[in-house]
Amino acid sequence: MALRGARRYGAPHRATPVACGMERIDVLKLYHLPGSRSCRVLWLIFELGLECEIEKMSLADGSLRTKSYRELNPLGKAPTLDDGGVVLYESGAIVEYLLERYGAGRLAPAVGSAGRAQYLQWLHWGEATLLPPIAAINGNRFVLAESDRSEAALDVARRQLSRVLNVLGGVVANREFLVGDEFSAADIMVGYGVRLAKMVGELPEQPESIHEWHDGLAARPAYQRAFDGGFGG
Ligand SMILES: N[C@@H](CCC(=O)N[C@@H](CS)C(=O)NCC(=O)O)C(=O)O
Repeated sequence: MALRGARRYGAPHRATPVACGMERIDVLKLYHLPGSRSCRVLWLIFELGLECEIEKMSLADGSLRTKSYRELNPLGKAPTLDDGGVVLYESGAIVEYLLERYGAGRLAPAVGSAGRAQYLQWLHWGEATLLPPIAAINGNRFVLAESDRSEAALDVARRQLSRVLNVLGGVVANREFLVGDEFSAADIMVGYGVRLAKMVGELPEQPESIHEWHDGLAARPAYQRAFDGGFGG
């Protein structure tokens, strides 16, 4: 796809030899829909200090619906990552891929280490357990056609979200991070969902521990850049 409108950030993450014998810097390209799950990827990229081209997508201008974008991402959703022809379009998988390829051991407990199992659980929990009730709430409040919205479905989703948040609140009580004593990509995956719930006015005041934990994440420069750094987060 053309790089029209793309912006480049950060330091080169790798150099790949090409046929002429010179070195070529391949740059990650993120198709980014501001405020969406692609903020997870951007947040991680900023935490890791990777260079990245950002192609800003929009719900309004049809850029998610073009034929060329659908060739990368058949459902026309965000995020999509293109790493020199390796194309991925599931935010959690992109996070795992980037850590595996460029993380150099950062932001995830090592395979086989004490925190690894909990890390994997929370990494996936962010999309598989926290996002569905938030998405159902958003669907029944704003996204679905009015004729498809349902107050009953909205109530069910709000009750589900409350149960899920109570579990999270217990886990982050008096803790800075979800897993062990260090910030990890699990905080990114779950933190995005908590931010989303807050942004749409669906994050209850209790448990307070969630607000405290999320405030700590929101103080990170990479979080602020991903959500507020000119991307309309
Ligand atoms: N499970 C996918 C969900 C992707 C997804 O639903 N993205 C939303 C934004 S958060 C989207 O592109 N919505 C636009 C649309 O459906 O038209 C992931 O985590 O990447």
